Amino acid sequence: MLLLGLLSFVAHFTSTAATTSNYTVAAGWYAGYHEPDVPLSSVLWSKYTHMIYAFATPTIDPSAISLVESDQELLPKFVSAAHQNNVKAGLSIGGWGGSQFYSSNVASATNRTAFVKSVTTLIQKYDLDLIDFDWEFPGMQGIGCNIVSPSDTDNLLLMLQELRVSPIGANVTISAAVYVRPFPTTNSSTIPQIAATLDWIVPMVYDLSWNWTAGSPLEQRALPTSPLNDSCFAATPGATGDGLEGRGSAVSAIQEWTAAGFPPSKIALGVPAYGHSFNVNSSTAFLTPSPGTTNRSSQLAPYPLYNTLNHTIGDSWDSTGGTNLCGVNQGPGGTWDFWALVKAGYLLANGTAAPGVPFRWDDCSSTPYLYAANHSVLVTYDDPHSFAAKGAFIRANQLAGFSMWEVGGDPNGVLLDAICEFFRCSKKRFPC
Ligand SMILES: *[C@@H]1O[C@H](CO)[C@@H](O)[C@H](O)[C@H]1NC(C)=O
Ligand SMILES: *[C@@H]1O[C@H](CO)[C@@H](O)[C@H](O)[C@H]1NC(C)=O
Ligand SMILES: *[C@@H]1O[C@H](CO)[C@@H](O)[C@H](O)[C@H]1NC(C)=O
Ligand SMILES: *[C@@H]1O[C@H](CO)[C@@H](O)[C@H](O)[C@H]1NC(C)=O
Ligand SMILES: *[C@@H]1O[C@H](CO)[C@@H](O)[C@H](O)[C@H]1NC(C)=O
Ligand SMILES: *[C@@H]1O[C@H](CO)[C@@H](O)[C@H](O)[C@H]1NC(C)=O
Ligand SMILES: *[C@@H]1O[C@H](CO)[C@@H](O)[C@H](O)[C@H]1NC(C)=O
Ligand SMILES: *[C@@H]1O[C@H](CO)[C@@H](O)[C@H](O)[C@H]1NC(C)=O
Ligand SMILES: *[C@@H]1O[C@H](CO)[C@@H](O)[C@H](O)[C@H]1NC(C)=O
Ligand SMILES: *[C@@H]1O[C@H](CO)[C@@H](O)[C@H](O)[C@H]1NC(C)=O
Ligand SMILES: CC(=O)N[C@H]1CO[C@H](CO)[C@@H](O)[C@@H]1O
Repeated sequence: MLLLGLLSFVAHFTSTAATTSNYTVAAGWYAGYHEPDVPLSSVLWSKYTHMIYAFATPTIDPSAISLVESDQELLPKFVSAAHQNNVKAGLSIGGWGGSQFYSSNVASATNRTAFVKSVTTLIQKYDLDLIDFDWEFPGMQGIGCNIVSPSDTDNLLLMLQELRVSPIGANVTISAAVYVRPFPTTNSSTIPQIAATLDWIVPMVYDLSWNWTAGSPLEQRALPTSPLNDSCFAATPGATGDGLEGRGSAVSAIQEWTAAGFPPSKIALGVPAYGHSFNVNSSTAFLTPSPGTTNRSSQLAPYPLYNTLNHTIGDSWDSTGGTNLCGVNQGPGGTWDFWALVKAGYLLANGTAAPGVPFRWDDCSSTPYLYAANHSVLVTYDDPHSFAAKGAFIRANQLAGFSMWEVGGDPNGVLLDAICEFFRCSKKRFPC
């Protein structure tokens, strides 16, 4: 059903744009705050079409988008490094911790005009080719203390339209990082109109293992961070009734966003160079009580239970917890970047599980799990196989391409090469 629907959609588009069958977007977000570990000189520029600097932050004042928490010195260097490498340079505005004031910044005509002016000033000042709106989320709470209004989606449209009619806004690429579900709206014409203003959206198909009702119930299932598909969770033995269905996946995101009015050619898949970890004891982690057989693919249980209040500590880039910007005390994130899984010895450099590390490939989500037995931690992550599966999916559905969070997570391009495998033919359009 889904595939047929998408194919007919695609047929419609390819008839008007017969040559756009390869990636046009091989993008990544460069987290400015990781520059000490990821110097600009280490970035694999040639594998990208667009590189997006994260983050600039809307403040309470719509005329003052801030770069204070990012590195104002680094951004110009980032832009010139991108341009020297023939890569389009972008700036992302917002993010998980930077979406507090988006709503009020676009809530009135006066504020929208001030906000648009602030955006165009950044474009000119830093010679940007792309602006990425990463509002998490319009019409829906994110971190917990964002201003949220039922008019957010409508106001976002008005802001984008105003930006597009300005000579500067008309001249740049405009993208938006979005949730796996379409923007909430009661007017079915709003999202198609937003699509007309944007070059593409990036559904962030990651962090989907988080259950925001942590602690209630205490034990929940460890889920894939970035499932390609989730409609098969329902058929997982023992998982029925655990709320596994409907979390979201690449399949559901593309289905829902295209149904809402975004053509596949304006969707780039958001892919993670990291995974999430869960505290899972060994009696729960394994299907059989005695691990250590050679049948490694069958050792680990699917979606084992974990204690949602016992947070795991992630890698050295993970937040160690503390009081967040909403004043709420929270534990560590439990995030493991791809490089860190290699460094800790759980994965080999090519992304294969290290000898002796229990590993499971989950057919439903097309992603792997591994078990760090020495820490009683299960990690759901992405590897070259899951990236290749995502690349095949992007191609089959004729999406625009992908955008990876974050560039520094995959310093040697192991994941990138896997997702690019499917798009090698057109060097000009797609440089991987
Ligand atoms: C517009 O921005 C100002 C801050 O400059 C803010 O006080 C006001 O609430 C905003 N307007 C709306 C409708 O949110
Ligand atoms: C549009 O972009 C091009 C290339 O980045 C630049 O040369 C030109 O000055 C821009 N035009 C305006 C009106 O900003
Ligand atoms: C939906 O949006 C369109 C275009 O902005 C507008 O003309 C129409 O009146 C809206 N419909 C409703 C029910 O608000
Ligand atoms: C997703 O899972 C459903 C149910 O198992 C299946 O019918 C569908 O073909 C899958 N889609 C992809 C792209 O794997
Ligand atoms: C969180 O887990 C509970 C119980 O497993 C489930 O009922 C609920 O739907 C989950 N919430 C989300 C957002 O997945
Ligand atoms: C919490 O998880 C750690 C592993 O991450 C484990 O060693 C510890 O026993 C767990 N504590 C409780 C109370 O479950
Ligand atoms: C591994 O175990 C699974 C489940 O017990 C079984 O279906 C599969 O055939 C086994 N594979 C091998 C190579 O023994
Ligand atoms: C292992 O974890 C499961 C699920 O959280 C829990 O029910 C069980 O009591 C734990 N067993 C031990 C020995 O800690
Ligand atoms: C944990 O296990 C991994 C994989 O076997 C190993 O490479 C690593 O050295 C171990 N770490 C510690 C702290 O024991
Ligand atoms: C990954 O590297 C290991 C060790 O060099 C090698 O044995 C294995 O075949 C490689 N796997 C893949 C898929 O290339
Ligand atoms: C890998 C891939 O999809 N390559 C395609 C790129 O576009 C050309 C021209 O449309 C196709 O012939 C290739 O198959």
